[in-house]
Amino acid sequence: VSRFNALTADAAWQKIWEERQTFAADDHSPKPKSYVLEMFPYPSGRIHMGHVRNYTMGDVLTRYRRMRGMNVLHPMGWDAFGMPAENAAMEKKVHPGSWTRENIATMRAQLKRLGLALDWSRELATCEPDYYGHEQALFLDLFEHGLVYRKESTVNWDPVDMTVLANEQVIDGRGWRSGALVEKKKLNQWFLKITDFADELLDGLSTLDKWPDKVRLMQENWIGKSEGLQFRFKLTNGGEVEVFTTRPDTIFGSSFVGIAADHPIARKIAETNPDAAAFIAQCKLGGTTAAELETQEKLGFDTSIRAAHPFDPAWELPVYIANFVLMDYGTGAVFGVPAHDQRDFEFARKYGLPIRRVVSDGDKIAPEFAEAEAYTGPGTLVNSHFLDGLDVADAKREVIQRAEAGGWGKGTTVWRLRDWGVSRQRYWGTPIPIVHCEVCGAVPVPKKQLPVVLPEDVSFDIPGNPLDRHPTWKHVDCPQCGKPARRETDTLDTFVDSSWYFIRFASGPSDKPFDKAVAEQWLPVNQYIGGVEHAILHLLYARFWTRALKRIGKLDVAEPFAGLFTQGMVTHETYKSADGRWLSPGEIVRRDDILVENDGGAPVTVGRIEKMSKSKKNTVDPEPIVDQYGADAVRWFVLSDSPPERDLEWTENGIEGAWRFVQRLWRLFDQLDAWESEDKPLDRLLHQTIAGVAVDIEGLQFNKAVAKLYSLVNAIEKAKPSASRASAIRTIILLAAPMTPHLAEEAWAAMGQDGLIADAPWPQVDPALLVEDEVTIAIQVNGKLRDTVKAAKGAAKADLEAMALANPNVQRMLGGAAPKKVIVVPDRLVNIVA
Ligand code: ANZ
Ligand code: ZN
Repeated sequence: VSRFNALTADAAWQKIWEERQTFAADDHSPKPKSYVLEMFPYPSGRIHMGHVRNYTMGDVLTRYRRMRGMNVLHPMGWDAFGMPAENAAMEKKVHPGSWTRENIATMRAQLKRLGLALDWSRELATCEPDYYGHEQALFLDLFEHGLVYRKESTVNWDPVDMTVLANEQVIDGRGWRSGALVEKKKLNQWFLKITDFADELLDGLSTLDKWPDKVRLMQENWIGKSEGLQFRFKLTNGGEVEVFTTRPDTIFGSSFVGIAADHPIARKIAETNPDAAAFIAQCKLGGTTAAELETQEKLGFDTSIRAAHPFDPAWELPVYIANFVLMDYGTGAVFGVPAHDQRDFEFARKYGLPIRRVVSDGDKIAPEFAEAEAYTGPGTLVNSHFLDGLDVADAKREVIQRAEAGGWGKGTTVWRLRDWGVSRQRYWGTPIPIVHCEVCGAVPVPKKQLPVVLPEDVSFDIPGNPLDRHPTWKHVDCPQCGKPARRETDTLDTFVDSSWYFIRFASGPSDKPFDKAVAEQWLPVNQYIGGVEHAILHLLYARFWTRALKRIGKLDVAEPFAGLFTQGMVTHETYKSADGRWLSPGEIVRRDDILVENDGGAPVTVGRIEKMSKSKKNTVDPEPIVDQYGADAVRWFVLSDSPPERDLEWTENGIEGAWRFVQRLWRLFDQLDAWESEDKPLDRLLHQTIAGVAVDIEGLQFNKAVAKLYSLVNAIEKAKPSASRASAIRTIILLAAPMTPHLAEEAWAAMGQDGLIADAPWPQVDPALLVEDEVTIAIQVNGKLRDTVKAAKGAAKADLEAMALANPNVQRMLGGAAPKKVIVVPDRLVNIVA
C-alpha cells in the first residue's frame, strides 16, 4: 500500500504552480470575475495558526471558483508599517526596515509552504515607496478636494519618552513603556473628513446583505446617528447654555443641567472659583473614552448658577459641572432626567436631586420613583402637563414642534462619528506630503516630487520622533515661494495604508495609484475574510476611502467589500506549573497519564482553552507542523471540526486525524480498478456530494464540506469493486482539490490526466441522481415512534399501511387487537391508533 509523501509532493507542486504562474489573475479575461481577499497580514515575525486558518479559507474558495470557470483574483501583501517595528528597533537595535523586510521574507516562505493559490505577482508591502508614494498622491487628491484639514487636537503625551501615545498605550493613566503619568497636550494634527460621509456610510450598510448582521450593527453604532432636540436654557447669570437631547419627551422630568468639565462656561467659572478649578482638574485625570465615563463614579460640582425650565421659567434647575458629560458630543451640555437615564439616576442619588417619573411603564403613574434603576423603556407620558397620555414618539415630536414654534430650539441630528485623525508622531509610516512655509502655510509637495521617501539613517537611541530630530530631512525649500521651509514630520496612521491596498491589488503594477478601468472591473471584492477585531475601524476607513475616491471621480465604486466573513479564532489548552507560570505545549510531557514539566517532572495543571497567544504560551507554530504532516493535513484540519465563524481548538489528535484522512484518501487509489458493474447508491451519494460540497464551499461552510467528503470516503471504502466505485474515486479527488491541492495534483498526475487539477473543471452533477427514490417512513403507535423503515418513494397508502401493520414492533404493541385507526402521510409516516 502506497503512502502519500507530502514532503516531496508539496514542494514539487508548489514549484510547478509558481513556474507556470497558475494563479495569476488575468486583467483582460472574458470569464466571469471573482475577487477573493483575506485581510493582509502584519509582518510581525512568523505566521501563526490564525493566519493559516484565514488564508486556507480564502484559498479553498479561490480554487473552487477557478474550477467553476471563474477568473479569480487572490492576491497577498503586507501591512508593513507600524509601532512594533519601532519597538524592535529600540529593543534589538535593528532598523525598522530591515526588521520588517526580514519578517516578510520569513512569512512569505511560510505562506508558500501552505500551497496557497495566490497571485504573487501583485505582492505589495505598504512600507515600500512604490506603495506609499501612491498613497501620498491620493492624500493630496483628497487635500485638493477639501477632504483633508489640519486642526489642533489633544493627544496623550508621555513626558519621559517624549512621545505621543495611542489610547491603547495608556494604561491606567500611565505610559505603557515609561510608566510616567500621561499628560494631555494640544498638537496640530491632520484629519480626514469622514464625517462628511456619515450619511452615506450609514445608508450604504443596508446594501451589504452579504455581511454579518453583527458587523453592520457595530458600524451603525460607531457612526451613531442620534435624532433629537437642541435648545437653549436661560441662565440666572444672564447667559445661556445649549443642550442636546434624544429624549425631549422627558423634559418635565428634568432635575438638573450638566455641563462638561471643559465647557466654556465651566472654564469661565474656574477662572474665579478655585473649587471649580480643582474639580475640573480632577475630571481630567480620569479616562475620557465613552466606555471609561460609563463606568466611573458620577461626580459633579454645583456652580450655583440656575437654569430656567423652558416651559416654566419659574422652575429653576441647578447647573452642575459633571464628569460624565463629554465636551465633544452634542453640545457638551445636557439636562438630566434621573428617572429615565441611568447616569442621571446615579448622579441624582449622589447629590439628592429629585427623581420624577414622567414615562409610565404599565400602571405606575405617580411622580414618586422608587425603582432601583432608571426606566428607559417605552410607555405613556405622565406628570407632564400637555404631554400627558402621549406615547414617547408623539411626545418627542410635540416638544420639538413647540420648541421650534417658540424659537428656542430645533430638531437636529448628531453623530457619534468624528473626523479621522491620521497624524502619527512616528518614524515608521507614510510621510505626510506637506511642507510648512512661514509665508505660504501648509503647501502640498508637488506630485512630480513624490514619493517623499523616509530617510534610512535614523536613530532610536533617544525618545521622540526620529524624523523630527533628523539633521537634514525636514529642511527643504517651500515648493511655492522657494524660501527655506520645514517638511511635515508626522506620518500617516497605518489604517490609511490598509484603506486602499485592495484597490492597488486590483489594478496590478501601475505608475499611478491604480488603473481606474481595471480596478473597476475587479471591484468590489466579492469575498473578504478576516478577523472580527477589524469589524469597526478598518472596514469603516476602507469604506470611507472608497467613497471619497468616488466623490472626487477617481474610482466609480461605492462599497469595496460586497461579501464579508469574519472567522473565529484558533484556541488551545493552556498549562500552568505548580508555581503559577504559563507553560508552552513543548514544555510538558505526559507521564503515567499525568502531565508534568519535561524539565524536572513537576506536575502541571491544565487550564482553560483560550485563544492562542504568546502571553499564555499556548501557541503552536505552524511551520514544524507543516514539516511533520504536510500542508494538506494542516489545511484539512483547520477547515474541519468547527464552523468557520466559531473558534477552532487546535489539538494533536485533530491534526493526526487529518493526516490519517489524507492517507486514506490516497489509498483509495489502490482500489481504482475498472469493473463493469454499477453501484446505484454509491452513484447517488457521489452526486449528492458533488452538489453538496459546492453549496458548502460557496457558503463558506467548510466544515460541512469536509464532513461530506468523509462520508463519501467511508462509503467508497465499504463499496465492492464497480465502475461506480472507480468513478467515485476519480471524482472525489476533484472535490477535495480545493482543500488538499497537493495530494489532488499528485493523484491527478498518477491517473494520467493532462494539465493541472487546479485548472480542471468542477465535476458535473447528474440531476437525476439527486432525486431520492427511497424514503424513510416513521412508524408510530399512538403518536410515539416505534420504528423506521425504508419504502419506495411515492408508495401507495395501502401498501404503507400493510407494511406498518406487519411490523414486529407494531404487532407487539397491538397484542393481536385490531387498530382503532391508521393515519398515513405518504413518504413520511404511518401512525397507528391502538
Ligand atoms: C435628556 C435625557 C433624558 C436623555 C433621558 C437621555 C434619557 P445618544 O443616544 O448616545 O445620542 N447626552 C447628550 N450630550 C451628551 C454629552 N456631551 N455627554 C454625555 N451625555 C450626553 O445619547 C443622547 C443622550 O445622551 C441625550 O439625551 C443626553 O441625555 C445625553 F431620559 O437628554 B438625554
Ligand atoms: Zn512658501
